[in-house]
Amino acid sequence: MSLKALIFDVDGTISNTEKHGHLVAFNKSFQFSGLDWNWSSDLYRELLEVTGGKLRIKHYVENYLDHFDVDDLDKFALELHQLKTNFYVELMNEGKIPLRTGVERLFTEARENGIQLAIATTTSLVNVEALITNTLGSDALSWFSVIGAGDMVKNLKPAPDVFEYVLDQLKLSPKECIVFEDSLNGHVASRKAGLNTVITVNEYTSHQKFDDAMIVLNHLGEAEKPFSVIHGDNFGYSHVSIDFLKKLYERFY
Ligand code: XBP
Ligand code: MG
Repeated sequence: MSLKALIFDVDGTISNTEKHGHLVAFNKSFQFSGLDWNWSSDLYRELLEVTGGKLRIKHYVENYLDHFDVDDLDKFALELHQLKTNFYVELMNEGKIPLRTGVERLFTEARENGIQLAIATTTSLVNVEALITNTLGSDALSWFSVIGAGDMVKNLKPAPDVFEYVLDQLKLSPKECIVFEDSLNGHVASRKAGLNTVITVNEYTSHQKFDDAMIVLNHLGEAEKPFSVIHGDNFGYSHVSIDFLKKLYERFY
């Protein structure tokens, strides 16, 4: 067996969209709806333990508010979340949210080396499309053999569903892929699907433990901007290249 595909999480992994996209969009939707809620960055770190925006809103109402009366919480969360999605897409269309260090380079290297790219995310397809087309151009969606999104599967991460969906569509076994994740929920989901992960943490996930990851880094790095290793062996490499991933692959499979 050999390395055939790289499967990327989106939020927090290919871009810092949690902080600069989703959190901003949640707060805009609250304000627009006349709610006096304003999630801080610290609160959002806690709320991120619940994946999926609708479930996160419900979790907030049920666990953080003393008095909030609503007849149908599911309907309320669904409508508020739709508004949040509209604000999120609007933000992406402004084109101010960049990809994380090394992401575009690694996408390009993978394509040059005949290694497939795929996406496995909790957010919805419309949000992924908005991020990818606004950062990489209108034809960049075609770089990905499969895009698995939260609105296509039953159970969200940390359940393995989205990774199983992507593997199924790729027609590959877990041993032919490497996953890129930023969070424990994502890592657990990929491990349950039999996949190995490279973790690039961010300010919302740097406190989490990823003991059985292939390697844990602060970002993917560039030749002129090396990564820092948090856990694992970097074999002397300064950035995540296809050569480096092949070395990691040999070590783990
Ligand atoms: C991402 C999520 C999503 C986003 C918000 O997790 O949990 O809920 O926070 O997007 P991961 P939506 O990066 O592990 O896939 O509001 O569209 O759910
Ligand atoms: Mg993530």
